Amino acid sequence: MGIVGAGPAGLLLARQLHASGIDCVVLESRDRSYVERRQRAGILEQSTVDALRSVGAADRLEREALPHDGIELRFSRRSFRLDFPSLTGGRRVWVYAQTEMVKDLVALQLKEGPPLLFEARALAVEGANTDNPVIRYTRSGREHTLSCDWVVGCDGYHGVTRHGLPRGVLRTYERGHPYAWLGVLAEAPPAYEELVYAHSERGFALASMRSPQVSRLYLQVPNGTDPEDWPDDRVWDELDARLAPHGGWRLHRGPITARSVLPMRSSVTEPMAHGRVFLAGDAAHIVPPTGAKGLNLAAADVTVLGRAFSHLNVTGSTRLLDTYSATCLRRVWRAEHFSNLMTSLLHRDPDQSAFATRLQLAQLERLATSPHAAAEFAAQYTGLPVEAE
Ligand code: RFL
Ligand code: PHB
Repeated sequence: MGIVGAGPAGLLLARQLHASGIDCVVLESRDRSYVERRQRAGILEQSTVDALRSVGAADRLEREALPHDGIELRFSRRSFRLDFPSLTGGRRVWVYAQTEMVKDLVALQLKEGPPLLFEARALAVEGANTDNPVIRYTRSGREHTLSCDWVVGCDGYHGVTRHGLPRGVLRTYERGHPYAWLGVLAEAPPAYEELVYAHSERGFALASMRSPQVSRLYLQVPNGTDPEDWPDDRVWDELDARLAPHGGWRLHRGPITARSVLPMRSSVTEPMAHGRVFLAGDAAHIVPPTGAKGLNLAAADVTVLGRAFSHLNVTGSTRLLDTYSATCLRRVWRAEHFSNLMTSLLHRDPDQSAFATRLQLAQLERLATSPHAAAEFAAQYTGLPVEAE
């Protein structure tokens, strides 16, 4: 098996295949330190934690991850908390940075195998309709060919695997968003115990964390914003203005150690497989980060795929591989729906009408006062078990 990409999807799949006794090679275009430092997701659903446990990659997570039993939503002059365990029959989420999950998986992979090649850039995946698809890749300035029984493209939104599939086979459904996020990492203890999502007249803000000493914070900004236009004081002032518009409560400030602007996109490619080539994670779908779903969807895809390959290995049947795409797409579209809903509920369009704002506030009010509305939101935020499919 050839896996293109050593992000969360490719690394987790490699561990799952290894546990099932299936040989694979992982090709990653970047070097190890780049892959381990890329600042991204921070919230793991129960099923993602379970997937990491099942491949023995959760030792550090058990010690260091912060379990969260709720989130806070702020709007107008109100603030309310959604309590996940009581709303969902016991579910919760964990704060554990994607960087840490990737470090844990890379360390295991390099220790136990199968091979993980850094600085190996796939140029193309060819022969999806044949019994032996090939990955053409470059490493150390030379071109190589890896002949496989199966190829899985875990190479993210800008990867090459998807583009190698025959024309007309795939359809991509896509939508942009008229704003972006400025994300910062700060050496400052969070002034809050749980994540705070804020709807404000100045735009959306999110206060998250990486550890009891490190805050992760986001601000809605216009598309095309230059992060250099946001010096530390401006970031802190704007966060305070959006998260605590009536004063009283203030964030703890500290040095900002990283800042970047993240464009937002929603995209789904169907089907997620063709012939002997499969797509998983961001290679097949992107969600806006508001619902914290991207990494969890990637983990769910490869859990379904890992089981399907294990089934093939044990029984010789491709039955679960044949249904991989349809199984995953049900979850993917639910997550797209929730991520878009949460995004449009909390952000401010550049030309938003007063009417649209009133609709947002009515929906937030409903979440704050209706146990049914809150339970549906909490069920989607905490995620459904992969077994449900
Ligand atoms: P990745 O992580 O993009 O990994 C793809 C890997 O493929 C490599 N690659 C290639 N390798 C070889 N040859 C080629 N030609 C290649 N082309 C690419 C790349 O170098 C890379 O290593 O995709 P994967 O594994 O599918 O994982 C997806 C997640 O990374 C992504 O969905 C999440 O980060 C999204 N996301 C969040 N998801 C959550 O579940 N919870 C969150 O709280 C959350 N917060 C976020 C996020 C994404 C964010 N950004 C940066 C958009 C917060 C942010 C700010
Ligand atoms: C994060 O901590 O990076 C994070 C948390 C929640 C989100 C998005 C990102 O909805």
